[in-house]
Amino acid sequence: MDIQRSAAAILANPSAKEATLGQMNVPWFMLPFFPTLLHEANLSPADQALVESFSREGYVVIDAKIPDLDAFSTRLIQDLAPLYRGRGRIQDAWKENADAKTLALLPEIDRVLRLLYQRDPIPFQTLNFALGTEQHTHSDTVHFHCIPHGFMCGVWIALEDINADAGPLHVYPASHKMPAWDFHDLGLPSGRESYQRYEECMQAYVEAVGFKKHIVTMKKGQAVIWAATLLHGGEPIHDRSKTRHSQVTHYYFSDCLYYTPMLSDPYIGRMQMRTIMDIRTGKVVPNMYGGKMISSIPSAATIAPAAAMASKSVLRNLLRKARKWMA
Ligand SMILES: O=C(O)CCC(=O)C(=O)O
Ligand SMILES: [Fe+2]
Repeated sequence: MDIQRSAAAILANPSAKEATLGQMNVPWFMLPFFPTLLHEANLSPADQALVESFSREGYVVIDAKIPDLDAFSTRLIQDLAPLYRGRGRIQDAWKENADAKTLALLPEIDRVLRLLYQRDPIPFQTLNFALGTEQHTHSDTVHFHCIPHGFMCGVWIALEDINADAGPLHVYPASHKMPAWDFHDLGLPSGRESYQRYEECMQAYVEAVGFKKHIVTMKKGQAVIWAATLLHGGEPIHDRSKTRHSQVTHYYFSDCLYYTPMLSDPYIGRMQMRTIMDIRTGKVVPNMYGGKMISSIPSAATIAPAAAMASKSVLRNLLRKARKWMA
């Protein structure tokens, strides 16, 4: 599985005759060479079907293999109840609740993410919900993205059976193959104030392309894994008496530069970099680019005053020379 001899692998290092999939700067399931790579990988029929389905649809539903599922989910739901304090979500419950952390570190999820991405998966944020979010269609790439692109995914675990009237998740299968729209592509200024307009644009976009929405009803203990660029959201809640207990863990992968596209303007050098914490270790993950650690990126905002200062001193020198010449 390690060594790939196809043309795709050689792209990872032009002088090499062979390379590992982990060296590629594009997730293998997004490459046009994917069928060859998959053939060479010699996976079990079940794993092969899983990666193929993820490549085709941009999401998969799997059994998260939670030990002692019924007792586990009942306890987690009960223990989190006082932490909502009237809010719709709890961010990073894993810091106070060992079961939320267990869900972020599930061995089966880790195994499947390694298979899908061929890199070390880094759980870096958890969100717990007691009710449906009714969140508009979006891709997580406006919130979390990275360079190289695409090494991010969401894993959404059902803590109870979730049917159509509880505001389940929806996805647009195959939408992950389309561009990762950032605010600049849509003509929107970066910043949170553009987010509502972004959502309207995504709605218009799915309608224009004709993507078919799939509503993901789930059984307790199942997980849906979605690719960074997959469009998804929360359905309307038709029955307000229904809960929709779930936990999402967002994952990045190793050796990337992590940033927040919504607050960035990369084309003019403004990158809102993220300092992410690996839930497994509690340690900050270094931002990496081309194998080197990057602590900050000079932003246009910091370059501009330096340039202005330079031009002021040039001007001062010119004035001094002019005065001398006139004297
Ligand atoms: O739970 C939902 O309805 C949506 C959650 C979501 O989009 C996310 O966590 O990225
Ligand atoms: Fe999302």
